Amino acid sequence: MNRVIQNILHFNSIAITYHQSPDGDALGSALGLMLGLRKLGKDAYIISRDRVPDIYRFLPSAIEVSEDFASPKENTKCLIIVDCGNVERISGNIDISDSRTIINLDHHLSNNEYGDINYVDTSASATGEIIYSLLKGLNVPIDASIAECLYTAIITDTGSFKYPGTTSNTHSIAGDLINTGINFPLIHRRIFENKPLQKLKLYGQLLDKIELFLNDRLAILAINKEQGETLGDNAEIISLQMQIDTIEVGAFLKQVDEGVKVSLRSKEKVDVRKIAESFGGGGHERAAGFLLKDINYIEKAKETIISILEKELI
Ligand SMILES: [Mn+2]
Repeated sequence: MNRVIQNILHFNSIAITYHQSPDGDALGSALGLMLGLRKLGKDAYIISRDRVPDIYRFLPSAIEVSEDFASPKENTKCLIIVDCGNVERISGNIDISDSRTIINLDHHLSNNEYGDINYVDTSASATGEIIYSLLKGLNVPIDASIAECLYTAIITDTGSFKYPGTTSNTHSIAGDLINTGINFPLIHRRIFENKPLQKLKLYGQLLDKIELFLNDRLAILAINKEQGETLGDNAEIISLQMQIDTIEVGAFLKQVDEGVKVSLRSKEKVDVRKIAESFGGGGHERAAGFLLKDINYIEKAKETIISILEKELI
């Protein structure tokens, strides 16, 4: 952390980016860091090939993020990548072999330390926690705008403090953030109770396709490419699937051009990160993902998932 701090103090112009399809942790961490660095007089800004999803547009300065601004400025010699475990997933246009100093701040176990400086704390429930500690280390006063960003980061990645990665430190940081006067019930509503009726109806249609296997211990929801495009972010439908009483593992399968994308969640026993890693993916013990390359037939993908989990669940 000290090296991160020394480097940030050294550079004046700093570009920040995150993983593709940024979620609340990626955006909240990046925007919170950007606002904090500006308090130190830095020229800090975000580069992104992705647009900000509608539900995160309320975040302070989110309006500055544009997919038309995806590359660092010529005079920027320091890049900070938050919440992103590998180079292939970086949203900004970055050449990691150029002479710029790359700082990688993350909490994914599968982070492959591609930066010049890597700060990966897998005990952090969200990258937002790491940004909080970093800003504290930089003596940046955390105001309500920064707090809104970091609070959003934390509640996104902890499912509002309920996932097992949540620690007493998570709660203590959230307490500090609330003390800045943020309207946290409103943040929860904006993120979790902010859907058009059509979206809920689509969830209904898709949930109807869930199938149970392996003595009802495995749920699989498989959707085709078109349904995947209509759905967009899949985090919520996955968490709905996990509400089924009998299951230990939930698998969400989505057809894409390159094959079938698999998201796995488990409740308490199965280490889904191990499974994901054996297919070249990654994530956490209870939530991980990977791509089944060259499998375009969704039934075939289902069979593969069932046969992998057979050993774990029976
Ligand atoms: Mn995260």
